[in-house]
Amino acid sequence: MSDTQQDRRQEDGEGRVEEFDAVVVGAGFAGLYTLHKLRNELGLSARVFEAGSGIGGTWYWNRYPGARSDTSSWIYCYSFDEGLLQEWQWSERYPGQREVLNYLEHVAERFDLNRDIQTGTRVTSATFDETTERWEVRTDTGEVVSARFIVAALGALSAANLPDVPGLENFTGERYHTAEWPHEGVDFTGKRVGVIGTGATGIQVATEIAALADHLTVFQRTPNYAIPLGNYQIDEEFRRWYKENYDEIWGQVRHNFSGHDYDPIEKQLQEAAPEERERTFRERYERGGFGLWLANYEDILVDRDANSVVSEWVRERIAERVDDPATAGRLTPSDHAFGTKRVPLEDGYYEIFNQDNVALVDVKETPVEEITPTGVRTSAGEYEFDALVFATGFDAMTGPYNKIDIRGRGGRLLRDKWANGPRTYLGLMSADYPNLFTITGPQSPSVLTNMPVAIEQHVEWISEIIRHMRVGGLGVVEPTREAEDEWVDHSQEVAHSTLFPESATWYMGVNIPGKPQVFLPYLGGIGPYRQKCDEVAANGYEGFAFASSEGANA
Ligand code: N01
Repeated sequence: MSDTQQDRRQEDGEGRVEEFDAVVVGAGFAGLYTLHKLRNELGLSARVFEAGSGIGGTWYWNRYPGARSDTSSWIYCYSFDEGLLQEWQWSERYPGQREVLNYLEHVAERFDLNRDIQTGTRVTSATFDETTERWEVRTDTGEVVSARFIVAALGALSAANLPDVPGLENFTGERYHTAEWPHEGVDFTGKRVGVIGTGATGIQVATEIAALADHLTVFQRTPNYAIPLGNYQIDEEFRRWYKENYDEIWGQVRHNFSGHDYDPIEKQLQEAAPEERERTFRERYERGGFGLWLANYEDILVDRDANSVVSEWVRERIAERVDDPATAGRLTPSDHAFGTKRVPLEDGYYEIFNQDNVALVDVKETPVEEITPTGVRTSAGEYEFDALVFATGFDAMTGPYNKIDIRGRGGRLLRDKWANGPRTYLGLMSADYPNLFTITGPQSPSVLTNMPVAIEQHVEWISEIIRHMRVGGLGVVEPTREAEDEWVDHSQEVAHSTLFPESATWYMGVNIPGKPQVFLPYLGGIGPYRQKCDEVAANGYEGFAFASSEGANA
């Protein structure tokens, strides 16, 4: 233990550091379920630290107008409790931010979770003490606690990315990042607004603001292949249907590739006649959702020729929906293959560019030079705004880990170990960071799946290994270096057998200057990945090394 740590404790006047079996970092979907499993089922003492002033994670922070899940509500939820599944009533196919947050607040109350969640507290460091084999966790509120296990439930998309544009601090109007949205909301009525970024978030927020603002300018760096959302209200009959069929529904999404209620067509695109392809694409496009992406011909994400057919088909739809051909051209992607960048779902996005009060600026054509006190200056001139909205995304997957000083064996920082890209075994643990679990961490299916499905799989696997350790009197677990190296290589091999790594995306870390460009999530599919994790456990947790410890049950 370092002198500074000793000093801090004395300053706190605690005399003794509070001890927990587990500290959970984050109170979103992952942290809430972890607390339930570890405390309510395994009987561990646990403390959850949450930076927000309330629970909900993604759904606490992302309150921007138009924020909505793009996964069907009846599977964008937990499946572990039949009573919860049956009692909760979703109102729409795609639930809005408030509805998802209401759901998570309901879960927290139902399972009596709030009493062990400390909100308004950001974990700043976690240090593994090799003598006590415990983690010392520190927070921005000055707390120091000790835990045998740490579960990082940080969220894959929780470190907001605000680009370093010259003059950013000089802007005198209102400035927002979509992932740090004011709780009281923002009224854009009659204002001149600039939205920077056209990913899934930018597309949602621009569509809403276009209806209110006096004028909206959308700054686009890369056009996307956005496809219709197809939202609708859920009626009683449909609600009854999914509640009666939950066994089958969860059976599908837990074991298929994507964790969504879509499966690819077991056919290569070239095997289908042009009329059949047209029917397939059109039907999925009109129904809305991810069907065109995840329930399409099985080779569209691995075969360039197959992909070019569907990419071109989506480009034609954009051209049909935007009146001005020059604007349509700017909105049409040509630099990447459909589906290799996260496909945004939209509800009238392309049509906003047919309104007189909306303009599109392509910042590759006319780069942003600086933010001025009154607006944005590009190489083509200055645009004046009352409000600027940054929908510029996240330092995905590794960013949330890099924000915490995580020191494992030998005092080595995790961010240093991961300097050339994350190194994990199964995306669950990293060698030399014993008893630290990373829920939906890098090199796990995570963001390439339906998140609640991936989260439940991880939380359940983690609680089983902890149960195994307690039964066996084992205090410490970590992956072997060999298992980790193999997984890192395997994860990259799988990604590089597809078209995904060829596109400049946040999956590859390209959006953050200086970030190593390696494919971050695991592309093997949630079903096969689940099977692999289960086999590892059944084979005595192969690839993991355990050590007994005197304090194993502490
Ligand atoms: O972030 P993004 P997001 N100058 O990184 C642009 C999930 N999600 O918040 O593409 C100008 O996708 C950047 O340009 P480029 C979903 O998984 C889910 O939209 O890098 N522009 C891009 O257009 C999603 O994928 C839902 O060239 C700059 C945009 O900002 C993930 O979150 C809803 C720039 C950022 O897009 C992230 O989506 C919303 C700069 N300096 C999001 N820097 C659901 O519905 C960045 N950009 C559940």
